[in-house]
Amino acid sequence: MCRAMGLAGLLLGLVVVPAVLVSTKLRQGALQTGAKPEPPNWQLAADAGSEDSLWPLPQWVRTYPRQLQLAPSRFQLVHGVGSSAGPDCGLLQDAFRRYYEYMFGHSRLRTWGRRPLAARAEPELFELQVVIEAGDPGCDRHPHLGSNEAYYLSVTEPVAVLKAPEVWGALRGLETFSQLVHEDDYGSFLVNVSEIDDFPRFPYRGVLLDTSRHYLPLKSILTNLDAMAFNKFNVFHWHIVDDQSFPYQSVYFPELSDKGAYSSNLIYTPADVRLVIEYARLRGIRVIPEFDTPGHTQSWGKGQKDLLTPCYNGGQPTGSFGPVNPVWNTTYDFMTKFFKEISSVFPDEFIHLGGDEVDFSCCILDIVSSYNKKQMVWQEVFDHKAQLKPDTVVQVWMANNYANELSSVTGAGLSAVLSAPWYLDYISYGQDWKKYHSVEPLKFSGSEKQKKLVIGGEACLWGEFVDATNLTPRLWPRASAVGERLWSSRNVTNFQDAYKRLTHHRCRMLRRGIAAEPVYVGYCASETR
Ligand code: CP6
Repeated sequence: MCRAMGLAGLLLGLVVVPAVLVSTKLRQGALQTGAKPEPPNWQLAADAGSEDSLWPLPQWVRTYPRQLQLAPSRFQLVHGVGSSAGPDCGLLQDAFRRYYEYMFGHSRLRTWGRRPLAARAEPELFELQVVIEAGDPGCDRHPHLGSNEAYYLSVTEPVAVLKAPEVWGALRGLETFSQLVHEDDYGSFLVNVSEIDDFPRFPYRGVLLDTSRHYLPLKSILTNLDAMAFNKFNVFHWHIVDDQSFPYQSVYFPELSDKGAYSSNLIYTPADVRLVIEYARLRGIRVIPEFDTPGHTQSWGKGQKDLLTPCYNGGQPTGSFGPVNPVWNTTYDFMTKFFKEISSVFPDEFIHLGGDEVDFSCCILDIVSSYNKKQMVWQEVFDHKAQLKPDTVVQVWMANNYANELSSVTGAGLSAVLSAPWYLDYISYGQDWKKYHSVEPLKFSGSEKQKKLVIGGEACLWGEFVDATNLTPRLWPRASAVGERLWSSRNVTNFQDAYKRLTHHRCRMLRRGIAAEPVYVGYCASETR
């Protein structure tokens, strides 16, 4: 046994009472009475109620004091009566397996310490029945901007019910249900009787990872996708190539990574890319690749001659190169073929074309629309007044006056994704999650119609100072603050409440294998020596 706060309770259990006699009341009394003063607000009781650790906070929650017990050997996640999904829905079957593990898996090692279930006074919860209400559950489809992620969860005796129009909502609801289940100091699994109605505030909730400045092993990417699902993020913006390296292995142009990757090992093969896309899909996460052009393309030039603009000095080429050269026909031939490949490799309806930090008045933009893809671009493309298709999404990243930029972009009738206040590669001393949490994306001047064009936001973790060694703790739980801002209601702004929930949530991420850094001083109940 290993819970520090639970030590008193453990001793009590061993010394004073045979387990059979322990009533809920005695347990609580044993933990709560005594001369101990109220803990300061950073010190949390080990025994969290169901609602104390929800993250992001659902739109509507009601929890009751009554607790139900779950027996890992009996409890089941099942398809409910009337669901359009059944055992042939691989996506849900996989999610059932995953969430069973998250709820009970870690405890298998310590089952020797578990009291027999019969010893408890609490009634038992036997099942979570999952009901997909749409005619076609869409188990084999990919999530998209218009996916419905709403769900309704009712936890009552003897079964809980999770209803969702689409599988995407079921995934979010499974996450929430798993967050409601907690283990008490005696190793029993409990859930409060509760009712939750939930849906995201914004449909686009992204995380950017940069695999060019440093290569990120597949494992790091997959772990990050897990963490994203724990925080109800739904877009992985894969900034896959940049000036420094070109790890994407192209089928049509293998020289790009042969010459442009850091090494022949440090690449993403077509199989790797498929794996990332499928792993993300199973968690309701879209993968939007960014092939940043025409700037940030130094690494492209190594494997593709006559693509970049040569620099001249006194009439002589200097050997340096500028951005992609828009003048040559070969550029268009190459780009057309390259983006044709990208359009078929990545199933999402969007491709991110970059366009940051260079004048983008020339237009390779039309290339992707001819492959039935919509485009995302960084704000400069809009700022430089490039002709943009009305379904273009503009990503606002410049910190100065981003509210103004949101006004202009949406004023022009374009959709916007906000990143400016959420550059998580910037680090500082202290609890900067509060800064990320307190951002209000719709605080800019504009009509209701304009506000609706802000489809969400994105936490960016640029890779200059990040590789597999520090990615996870740098991103989590700081990105969790962004996740809550984008999912939960606008009025979820109480720091004290958020602090308590985030601290529990961070401990839960640790239990689930995410090396999330501490929110502040303290410890996790599951910590061992
Ligand atoms: N790389 C690329 C970057 C950045 C951008 N694009 C960046 C610029 C300024 C800051 C952080 C990151 N590293 N390709 C801008 C979108 Cl402060």
